[in-house]
Amino acid sequence: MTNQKRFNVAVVGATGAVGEQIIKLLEQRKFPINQLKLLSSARSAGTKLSFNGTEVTVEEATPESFDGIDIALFSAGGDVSKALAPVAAERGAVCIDNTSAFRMDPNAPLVVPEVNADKIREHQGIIANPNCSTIQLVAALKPLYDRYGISRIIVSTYQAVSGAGARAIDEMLRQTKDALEGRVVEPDVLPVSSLPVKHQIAFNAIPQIDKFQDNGFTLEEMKMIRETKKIMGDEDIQVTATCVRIPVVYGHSESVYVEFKDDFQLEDVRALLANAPGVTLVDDPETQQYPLATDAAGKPDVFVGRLRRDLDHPRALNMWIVSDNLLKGAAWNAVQIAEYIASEQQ
Ligand code: L14
Repeated sequence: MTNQKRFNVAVVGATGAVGEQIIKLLEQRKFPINQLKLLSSARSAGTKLSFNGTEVTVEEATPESFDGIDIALFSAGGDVSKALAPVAAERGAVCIDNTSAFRMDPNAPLVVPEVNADKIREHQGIIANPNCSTIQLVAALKPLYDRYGISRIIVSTYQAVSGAGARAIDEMLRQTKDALEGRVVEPDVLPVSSLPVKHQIAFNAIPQIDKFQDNGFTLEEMKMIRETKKIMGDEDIQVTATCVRIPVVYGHSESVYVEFKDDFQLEDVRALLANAPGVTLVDDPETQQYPLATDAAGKPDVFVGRLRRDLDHPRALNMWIVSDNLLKGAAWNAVQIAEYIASEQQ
């Protein structure tokens, strides 16, 4: 591998929760890097981070930062992506964007490699990384879609606070401590929206992630609905979602009801999931084994269990899907896309 091509890589949002995981994965996966540029807002510029044992100083992201960059991974919020990803693409970088800025842009492929890696090469400079809750849903359903066809999905999520960033993790821990020690609990961060109304997350379940839309769904729910159809390449799949924040730090869980077009045997579904790339089947009621957020945290896979045939609908299945929202739900999916791009150019 001495002649392996090496890439100039930029991580935008290097000091954030997802950026940190991206840097770790590039290191662990021995991504073929020539130069690594760590970028952030002016506020975090100057921070020193370590990569492969060497210290790298975080620089403020500007248009010039992207000169000579081959691959840029963005996770610094939608506004930064909107401002800088087109500029970076213009300067020749392939951008892998972790925000919702370009996901529904018809010119941007929306990619989960296990589902639609073939779309990567259609990019025009920007490839969108889907929403965390969507990624784990479609990664688990793809092998079943291919075999049986899917007419309808009803999903309810139980989402970790880390999705809303470090401040939300801190808030959950602080509120828990305050409640246990008899102090007044003061909500400050969640739910994240433009309104000043905040709710307690400790010992609670908040049925709102992102802002409300005119149709009564939240934006997180609409992201799941729209992105699932786009990634599966099937606008006819009926999807409805309810997204709930719970006091878990890492790992989103999902209760999923799926109606197939064709009849299925539960043993076949089990075999398909057991052999699916990136999916781990954990399903043994006798020994009380099923996916748990605490087990999924820190792991790259999507975990699936609680498989059971619906009692009323003859072609429907109920299941439970869990994955680390910062890994497969964000950083790992993005690095997987980067690995595809790198391997195509070897
Ligand atoms: O669309 O607050 O990528 O948990 C992922 C994290 C939206 C918000 C996205 C959260 C974000 C979500």
